[in-house]
Amino acid sequence: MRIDVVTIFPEYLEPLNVSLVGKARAAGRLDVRVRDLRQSTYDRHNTVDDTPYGGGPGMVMMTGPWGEALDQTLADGYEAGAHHPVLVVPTPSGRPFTQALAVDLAERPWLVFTPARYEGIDSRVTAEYATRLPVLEVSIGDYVLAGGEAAVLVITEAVARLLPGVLGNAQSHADDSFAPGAMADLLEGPVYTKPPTWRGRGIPDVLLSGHHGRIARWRRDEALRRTVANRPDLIERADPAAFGKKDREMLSILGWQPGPDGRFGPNPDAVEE
Ligand code: JF8
Repeated sequence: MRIDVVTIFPEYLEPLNVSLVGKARAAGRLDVRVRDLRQSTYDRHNTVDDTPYGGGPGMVMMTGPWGEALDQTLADGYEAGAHHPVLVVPTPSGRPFTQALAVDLAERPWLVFTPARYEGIDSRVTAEYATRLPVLEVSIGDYVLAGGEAAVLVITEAVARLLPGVLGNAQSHADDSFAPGAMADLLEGPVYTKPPTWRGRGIPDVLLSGHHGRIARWRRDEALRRTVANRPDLIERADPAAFGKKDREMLSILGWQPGPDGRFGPNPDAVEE
């Protein structure tokens, strides 16, 4: 996979040299190119922003530098043999970035990211490139960042770990929290390792019992407990057929019960912990 990033803060992308993404690059699974948007300015001050039409606060990134930089990025990539580029535009008004979108992006041969600053990029830039290639406006969550670079790091890490040969063990994605279909979309429960006692705290006995069936049941119960506590929306959204008899018992203990449509919701009479 090829990834291009066009930014006014190339140094912000340094973490792409480290850890999993850095190893994917070193292993030749990922070719990452970071381009400084200011290389595509022609005035003395390397200006990339101007005041918004219609007035209002802040500044807007200008068409000129983005057009030059993206034309050059696409030309360089095609020249190097890359094909089927997708433009990924981080913006708080984009579609939510999910594990399903990470899986989709991991199947693409070439991603071009345009992390912006200020109030974002003049809309004519995405309108123009949308006539030439798929453009995905993406948001990594409902909070406000100062720019799109952190979103590029997030998306790139989520995608890179899905590339064949990067994680090593294919089983390790199958039961991730949020892996589509896995664990019926519950959060993962707590995990433990050596030593067996730390500051007077032990390990749940069941994990030392060697009873694989009981261990699997305990893990499932803990996953249900955590999901009810932290992401009750996932329980409400779940297909009730994903919950077996033991799951229903646990959900009942946690104060959840099936409604008229079979989907689970909180029991209004339950006493919250
Ligand atoms: C930005 C450019 C974002 N989830 C998110 N919150 N905020 C952003 C974001 C992205 C780009 C710019 N400010 C200026 C904020 C994403 N993705």
